[in-house]
Amino acid sequence: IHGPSAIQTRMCCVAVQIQSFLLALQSAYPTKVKVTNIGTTYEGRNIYAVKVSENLSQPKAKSVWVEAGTHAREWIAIASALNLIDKLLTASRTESSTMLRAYDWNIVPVHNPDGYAYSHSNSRLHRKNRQVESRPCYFSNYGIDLNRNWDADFGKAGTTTQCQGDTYPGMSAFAARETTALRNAVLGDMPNVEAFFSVHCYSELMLLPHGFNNTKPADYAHLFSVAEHMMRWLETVRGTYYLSGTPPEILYSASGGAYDYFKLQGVKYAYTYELSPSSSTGNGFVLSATHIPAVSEELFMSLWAFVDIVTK
Ligand code: ING
Ligand code: ZN
Repeated sequence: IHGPSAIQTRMCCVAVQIQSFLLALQSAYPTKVKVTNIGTTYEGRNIYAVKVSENLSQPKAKSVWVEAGTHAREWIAIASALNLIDKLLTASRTESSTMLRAYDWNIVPVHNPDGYAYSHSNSRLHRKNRQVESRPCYFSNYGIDLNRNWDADFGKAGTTTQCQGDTYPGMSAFAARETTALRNAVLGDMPNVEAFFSVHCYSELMLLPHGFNNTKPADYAHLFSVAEHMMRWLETVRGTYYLSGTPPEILYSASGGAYDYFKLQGVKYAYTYELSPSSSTGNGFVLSATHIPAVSEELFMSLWAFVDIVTK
């Protein structure tokens, strides 16, 4: 009834469905929800940031940014970010009120809409965007790995120079439209930005800076204790245990990541989630939709716990 016509919804795709969901929320909560187009992708799709505020006309001094869907195949991250928006708007939950009293929330649920569409239409396990650079790539798996394209030790650990590789970082930092758009949006909100979270899957990890090498920020012990508090609350949902640490310690080193970039830019709290399932699950990117409610609640409860600990 609302949003784009049925024909458009049927003909097109998940991008249109998500777009109409976000615009419907904005119409339903005009004093709390503002949907902004922060940039356009190579294939011409909009990249949306959704601001959820207690009252848009009275901005908070501090904000939190949550990015999901930078990797096309990580569908549970996108579903959980969309559910986060919905949960923040559930006024009956005391957690939501606490979160909105403390911060304005900026959520980018589909950072890579071209890749996400391609993951639905052509190749379920596609990871990168679908951008062709000045140097063309004669392989079907072309595109830039957005979580290697940030200016954080760009082009070093965990990357490949082959354009068809899944961790190809692009010809230069911010060569991708999507990273440029998100960088401009978040930096434009500085110095208010208290925290930046990237949401990925899978392995049940909470990744702390830095990912590009074994150096740690000066406040690492504090960041770690905040993560431990968050993960204790995540665990209360259904007993899921997340390991916290840096990528070199508990996963693999990788340069050019979004959270490392924002930590280097002075955002105090910068983390990357690896949501469920656990690393022992084969092909954990493809999981039944029945998991969406629990995983979404885990993301939500841990973000509530973030607010709980840092505002104490
Ligand atoms: N994982 C992240 C990746 O981009 C990561 C993990 C992020 C490692 C940032 C180091 C730095 O590879 C997934 N699932 O993409
Ligand atoms: Zn990822």
